[in-house]
Parts: sequence; C-alpha cells; structure tokens
Amino acid sequence: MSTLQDAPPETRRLSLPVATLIGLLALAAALGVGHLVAAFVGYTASPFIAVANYVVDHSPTAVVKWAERTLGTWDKPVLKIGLAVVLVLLALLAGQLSRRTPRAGQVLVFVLGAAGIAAVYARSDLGQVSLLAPVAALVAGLAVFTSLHRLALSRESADQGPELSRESSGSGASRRKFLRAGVGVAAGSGLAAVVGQVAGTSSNAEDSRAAVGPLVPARTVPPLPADADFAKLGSPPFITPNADFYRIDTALVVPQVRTEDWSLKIHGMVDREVTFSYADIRNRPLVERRVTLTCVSNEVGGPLISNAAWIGVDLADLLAEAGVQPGAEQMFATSVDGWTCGTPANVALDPARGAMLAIGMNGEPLPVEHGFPARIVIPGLYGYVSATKWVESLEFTRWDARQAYWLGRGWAEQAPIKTESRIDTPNGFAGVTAGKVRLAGTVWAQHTGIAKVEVRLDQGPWFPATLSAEVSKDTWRMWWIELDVPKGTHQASVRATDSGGYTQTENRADPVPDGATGWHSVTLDAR
Ligand SMILES: Nc1nc2c(c(=O)[nH]1)N[C@H]1C(S)=C(S)[C@@H](COP(=O)(O)O)O[C@H]1N2
Ligand SMILES: [Mo]
Repeated sequence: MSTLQDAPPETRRLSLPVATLIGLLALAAALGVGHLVAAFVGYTASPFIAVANYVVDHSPTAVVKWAERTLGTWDKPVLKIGLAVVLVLLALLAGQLSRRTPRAGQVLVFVLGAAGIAAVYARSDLGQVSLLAPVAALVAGLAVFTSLHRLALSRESADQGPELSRESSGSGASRRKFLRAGVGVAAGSGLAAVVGQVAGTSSNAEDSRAAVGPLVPARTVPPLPADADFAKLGSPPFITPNADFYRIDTALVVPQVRTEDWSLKIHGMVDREVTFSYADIRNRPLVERRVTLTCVSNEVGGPLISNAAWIGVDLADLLAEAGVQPGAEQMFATSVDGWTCGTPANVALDPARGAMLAIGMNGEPLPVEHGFPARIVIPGLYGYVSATKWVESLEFTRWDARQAYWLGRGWAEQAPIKTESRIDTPNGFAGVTAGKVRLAGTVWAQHTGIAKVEVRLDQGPWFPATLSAEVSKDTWRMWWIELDVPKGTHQASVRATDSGGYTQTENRADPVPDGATGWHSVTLDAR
C-alpha cells in the first residue's frame, strides 16, 4: 500500500478547504499589517483604502455620477463591500490554484500587493514613506501564504494515511500545528487591523473640532423672516440642519485635519505668496452669510441641494493680501486629499460675489465631512467648481496650466448654477383626494434671484405660486399653491422665472456637462 510519504512530491495536494483557507489568511494578514503600518505613515495609505480610492478616481465619470445619484451617500460603503468581495474571491482563487505548489498563489498575492503599492504611489497627497504600508502588506501576505502552504504540505506528507485520504484533513500533531498557525495568523491580522484603525484615527479631527469653541461673527445675519419657508405646508426648512445637509465628495475616508496642522497657501500668479493658519483666520472679524449649495449632478427634482448659514471670512480680503495678478484666469484649489477644483478668478475676486473661506456652518465649526477646518463657499457656482472642502492651497493660474478633477472627466470649465424648481409635496406617485390639492416646493437661482414660480396641471394654464420671502438672492426660496385637481391621473409641473428674466426651459438635459434642465413634475392620482 502506498502512503503519502511514498508519493512523489508533485502529487501531494492540499485539500480544497485548506488551500482556500491559506488564501484567505494571507489576504487577512496583508490587509491587517497594511492597515497597522498605515496608521503611522498616513491613514489613506492603507492598501484597501488606497485601492478603493484609486477605483473612485479612475472610474468613468458616468459610473461615478451614476453611483452618486442612485446610491447617494451609500456609494462609498457599496464600493468598499464590492472591493472586499473581489479581494475575497481572488484570495480563494489564489488558494485553489496552489493546491500542489504555492507558485500561482504567490504570483497572485504579489500582483495584489503591487496593485496596493501602485495605488499609494499614484496619490499626490501621500509622501514616499507612505509606501511602507502597502510594501509591508505585500511582505506579510507573501510570508503568510508561503509558510502556511509549506506547513500544510509537510503536514500532508507527514500523515501516514492511505492514498485515498491524501486530500482529506490530516491527523495528529502536524494538523494541530497547522491549525495553531492559522488561528495565530487570523488573530494577529485582526489585532493589527484594530490597532491600526484605533491608532490611525485617534489623532482625528473630531476632538480638534470640539476644541474650537464658539464662532461668533462680527457681523451676524439678520434673523429669518417667519415666511422664509413653508415647512408647515410641505417645503423643506429654509436652513438645512447640518446632519441633513447633502454630502458629495470623492473621499472614501473623510480627511482628518486638526486645526494646528491646517494652513492655507495662496500662491501662483500673485505679488506675494501668503499662508494663513487657522488662528489667523479665526482671529479675523468673521462674517456670516446664507448660501445654498447645489451639486451639478443633481437631476431635475433631485435632492443634492441644501442651505446653510456659513461663518468665515471674505475670500476677496485674503486674495487682496496676496495681490492676484491681472493675467490670472483660474483659482485652482487643492484639498488635503488631492481633490482639485477650478474657479474663474474674477468670480473669486469679486467683492460683490461674497465668496468665503468658511470655518463654520449653522453656528458650529464645520462638520468634518463638510470640510473641517476650512472650505470654500461661492454663491452661484456648482460645488465642483467652487466648494473645495479641506482646502489647503489656492493657486492662481491660467486655464490651460492646470486641469481640475472633474474637468478631465467630461464636466464643463464654467458651471454657474442653473435656475431650477422642484415639487417637494406631494412626492412620487401620490394618491390625493380630488378637489383642492396643495403643492409645495423649492426654487433656486443663486446669485440671480427668483421672480416667479408657476405651476400647471397637465397641459392647462400656468398659475402663479406664492413665494416665500427672499432672504438673499444667494439662497433658495420656497413656494406653495392650491390647485383644483379633478378625479383621475394628472401631472403637475413647475417652472421658475429668475430675476434675470429667464424662464426654465422644458427641454430635459442630463447633468453632464454643466447641470440638468427641464421642468419637474409629479403624478397625482386623484380619487
Ligand atoms: N475635497 C473635496 N471638496 C469637494 C468635493 C470633493 O470631492 N472633494 N466635491 C465638491 C462637490 S462636487 C460638491 S457638490 C460640494 C458638496 O459639498 P457638501 O458635501 O458640503 O454638500 O463639495 C465640493 N467640494
Ligand atoms: Mo457636486
């Protein structure tokens, strides 16, 4: 009777469960060790996060924008889960391909590790030392894969079982040895990941934010009029609570910047390069300004618009200290996470525009996910050409010298916010009682102002809606109306005319390249 010991080495095989287990443990070790090292060299250098970031930055625009629209703030968790699934499948594959020799699995582990290194290398905001994280991950993955594989194979050969049980689990001491090593790797990887997570986020921005204290504007905004919104009639509230404010950015890990580590440099085509610390900004007389932000990806009727009272300083004042030169066309802003944004220089410089460097939002320091410690807010421009969060640099330059993040991805260089209106109540396919039906909604034409909102049923005449008080031409307004709705299925549509005399076009256009157009309508099922 032949035994495993007699069998030529090349016929020794690992059982499928053992082989896949080795693949999974190597993956766990790589990710755990990578995460641990990243805690000390830059949190976003964690290979998993770096690869996920790379996927976001290099996905076709259509895919990214689709994800923003359909998944909303779930886009990031969904991406991470998707990436985790892919990695697990590859780990299983690495194990399966390596039942006789470790070669194929080693190659796959190496390729994955190299992808992590490349993803970290590709980031402009991470220094060379951050490469240590993915390199450590690669080494850990390869070491665990190779040594567990050797242990498992020698276990197989040490077992004196009959040929038939070659693939079955071994017995005795060698089996326990393998199991112990496996459990050790699993526990060690988990521990490394947890320690990395705690250490990597312990110097986070939340306690720095808590230490800022009250931000008291030297010039406060006048109190809101009672009819700034029709929230009781079904419009959104005039001011969006911070927790409900829409959030759009490419950051998979919200950048954690402490005030003491933050500064803003204004440079490029300027007479004097200037750098401001957080204290420099905080100690200036602060202004408060209500501005409605809107995302260019917002579909007709979509939710990517919110309104806040921002506290900060006039950007034009800071720029005056730098002395922007006449030839500058573009204010090219960079965030600490490498995201970039191009604003027409004349808009940023215009004192009448009211562009801000904001450090507060609705009476609090900026929430971390909305750009703490500081961000840009510019009335009337879509967020991708104006609203840089975690901003660290403003470079004045020409359009052809620097291309901002979304411009290479099919979005327009110039992107003023388009005049739009939305029906908020009733929403969707609403069942209503025939007769008088009340509709309420939102309308905006930032930095232009709204002249009127009209609503109609089916192809009927347009009726003027009641508008809320104009708080500022840089903020949204609300409207409401009561319509006579006969029994049956009807379509209610809304259109706005802005203070410049422009009436919203009925023509439907996609958000790409510079914002959606068309009338928003809802179907009313009147019984
Ligand atoms: N650093 C950084 N800032 C950014 C972005 C980003 O991806 N990264 N996205 C911009 C876009 S597209 C929009 S619409 C606004 C959204 O700001 P909010 O998340 O505070 O609502 O932020 C802008 N600022
Ligand atoms: Mo946006």
